Amino acid sequence: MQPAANLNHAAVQVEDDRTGLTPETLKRAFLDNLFYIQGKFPRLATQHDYYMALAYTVRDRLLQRWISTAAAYTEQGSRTVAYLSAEFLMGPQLGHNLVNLGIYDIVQQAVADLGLNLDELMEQEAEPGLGNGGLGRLAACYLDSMATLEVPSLGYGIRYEFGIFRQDIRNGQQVEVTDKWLRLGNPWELPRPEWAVDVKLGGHTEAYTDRSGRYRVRWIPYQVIKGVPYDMPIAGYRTNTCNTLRLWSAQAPEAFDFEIFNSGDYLGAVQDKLSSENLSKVLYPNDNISQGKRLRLAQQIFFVSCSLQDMLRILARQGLALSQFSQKFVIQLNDTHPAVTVAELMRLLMDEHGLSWDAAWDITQRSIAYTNHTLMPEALEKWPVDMFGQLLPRHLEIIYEINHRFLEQVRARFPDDSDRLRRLSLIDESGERYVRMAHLACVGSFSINGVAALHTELLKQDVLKDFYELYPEKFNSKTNGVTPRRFMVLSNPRQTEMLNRTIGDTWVSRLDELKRLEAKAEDPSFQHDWHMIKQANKGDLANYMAKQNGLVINPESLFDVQVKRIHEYKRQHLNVLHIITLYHRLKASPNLEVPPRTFIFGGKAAPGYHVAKLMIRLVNGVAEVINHDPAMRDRLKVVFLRNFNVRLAQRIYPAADLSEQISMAGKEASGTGNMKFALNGAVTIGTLDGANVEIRDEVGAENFFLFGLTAPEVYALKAQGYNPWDYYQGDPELKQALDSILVGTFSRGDGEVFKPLIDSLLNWDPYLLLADYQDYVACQERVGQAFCDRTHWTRMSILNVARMGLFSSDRSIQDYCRDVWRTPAVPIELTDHAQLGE
Ligand code: OAK
Repeated sequence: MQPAANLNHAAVQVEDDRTGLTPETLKRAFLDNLFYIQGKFPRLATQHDYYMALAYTVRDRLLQRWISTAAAYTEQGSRTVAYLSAEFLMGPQLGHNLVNLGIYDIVQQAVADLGLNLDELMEQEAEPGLGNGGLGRLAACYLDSMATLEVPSLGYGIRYEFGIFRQDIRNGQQVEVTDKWLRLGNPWELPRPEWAVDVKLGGHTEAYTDRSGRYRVRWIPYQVIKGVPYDMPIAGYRTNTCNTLRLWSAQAPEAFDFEIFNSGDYLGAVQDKLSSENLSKVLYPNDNISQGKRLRLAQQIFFVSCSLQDMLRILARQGLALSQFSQKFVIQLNDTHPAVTVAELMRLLMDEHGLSWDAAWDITQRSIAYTNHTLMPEALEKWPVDMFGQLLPRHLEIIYEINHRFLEQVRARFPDDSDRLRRLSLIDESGERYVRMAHLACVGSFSINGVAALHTELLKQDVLKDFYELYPEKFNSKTNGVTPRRFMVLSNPRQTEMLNRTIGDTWVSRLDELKRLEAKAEDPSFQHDWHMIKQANKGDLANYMAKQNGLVINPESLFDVQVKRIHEYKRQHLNVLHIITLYHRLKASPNLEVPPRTFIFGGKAAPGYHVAKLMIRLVNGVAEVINHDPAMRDRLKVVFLRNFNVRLAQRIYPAADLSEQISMAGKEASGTGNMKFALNGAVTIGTLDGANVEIRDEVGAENFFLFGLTAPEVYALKAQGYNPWDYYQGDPELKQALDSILVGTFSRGDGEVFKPLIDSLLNWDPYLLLADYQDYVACQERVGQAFCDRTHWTRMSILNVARMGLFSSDRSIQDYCRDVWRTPAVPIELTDHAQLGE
């Protein structure tokens, strides 16, 4: 590749090259990093080298804040949120850090001066896809908001060597490719080997009496694994705060290797090292499904134990007593993946630090809060007691003791209610015995929350009903939010510029201020500009689809988008039934007046989830037929965008007209894609599920396309005996749609391919697609009509943005701080790092 000419002449100098923000300093620093970190000069440098040089230049500018923040927290012993999550779906870091540091434009200019293109450099970054979907992305948004709100926080998780797989599509089907995101190095992390800790696994326990005659337990593990922390900086938006995401990587401990080396079993030692490192090798690619694998449980105890030991180290370092643990830290459990925290904290406090049961329990219960993220029964984690005991013998003993004391309390409150005892027990004894992780989390926490109003109500009435009756005071609702920095400022610069021009730029950290747009909703010239921005964004996505899918897409068509994990409960196949219906209608009546539509799908299916994979195949099968039918040209197009990830999400949301949020009511805990779409001016078609309910309340029923059964109606229909066959027989269009799939219209004549999918719909239909079909199709007709009235549609789009302020993750975090964490903000003053040693 030809080097950019102007790079050859730049001189390398050292001055304030690590902190300075003038274009000249940035350019010098960039070249310095290219030479001294990448070890390249422009003629040899690849685009990736330039990306790395720029990333280090930006990281240097974060470090001053990072060090000042750490120093302030240490000095002040600040109360800190420890956010424990098996997933952090961070997405690319370069652009986001540029936005939060407020240096996007200046850096863009600096690299342009050097003959480079910032967009192209950002494309070089391998995104850290350390999550599956909603839960992992929420954790990432929350880190951004905690830093922005100056809330001391540490994210704790796993540094998976392979994140979520890359999705390829071959012959219309999903193919998984491993995600080697660390292959070319990760400039956004600092290893901290000096803070490595050991984690024990397996083996057995022994009771003994200590010198003061107390009963104690010692755990003799079978295996010890070393956890090495890697720190990522988390910069707040235009604050000096830079918090930390600390991810643990598994290694074999040297001391352990030595013993085996000495015994001469070299290959055995290497084998052990490999098996230790397996622990942080790969993210389990399931969303809302628990597989119950031993390695997954090992991952959970691994990162939980590392994180708790790290907190205890920090506590000691700050000269605080164990009894002050819950003043220093509040631990938020992101679903039950880290729920073993309850037993591990007890073990550390008792077995390693000599505390009594009562003292340890008091600290544990005061320190832990639990967020539930799902109503799906198959996602509720439970571990076979045998497996649990083999891997964590000491934890199982502790859990038995917690359970014993807990059930005593229940017995005292509800005498003679053995059913209730059975339902509440931490151990499921209805067949094979299991440890119920949600129960452990509920008993060990002072706070239990759902992630949207409806979700929390359903937890109270159904999934966690017995716990609600026991501990009503623990329950609270925290509606999810998303960060406007990534999902508006970074991803939608055109809309951002227009908002800034109209209402100033303070909305970015006070999203309520979007309200001021309402005054503009009727203004024809504002509407015109708004429409042009959406068109430009759609043009960009059309170009991307042309490149990726080889399709010519009309940017004037209605972009009807459903991007999210592929799951039956999310009902992508209901969307497909509507497309097929529209296709049949257009074939039968070519003069039918409907606006041209482009149906856009994206999302990954869990590799072992066959029906979800069939759903992808169905979308692609329908796409193949419709996109090749000359009669459909300029009328319908269907696109499946491969490998939906954070980077692709950022391209899609700004270009959407219609956001599909069509899960069966009572199944989607919240949804957060729904928020990202609406904040980018898409109008929602959706059921009364998850946060859709609150979104509709905010944007107004007239600016939201509602259809479908409500959660109570869903329960009633199921209770009365739902028969999908009745709907199939009773609706000719539905019958025609399903029949056409069954006879192979969308599988090149092969009637077998989609049989399992259709059989399941006709005989069982657990997510009531057939019951909601008619209302959905009717609602889509109203969407089509509304889209034809551009003024009306644009007004809806503007009002959606104007009224979405509630769904900033800043608001969610403020709610957690006020009701759960009680963590005051700690503003950071930048310190000269040379002085910090004193
Ligand atoms: C994944 C694995 C186990 C349990 C839950 C999940 C998960 O991703 N849940 C999702 O969490 C999001 C954030 O709270 C919600 O918006 C989604 O509705 C929910 O499915």
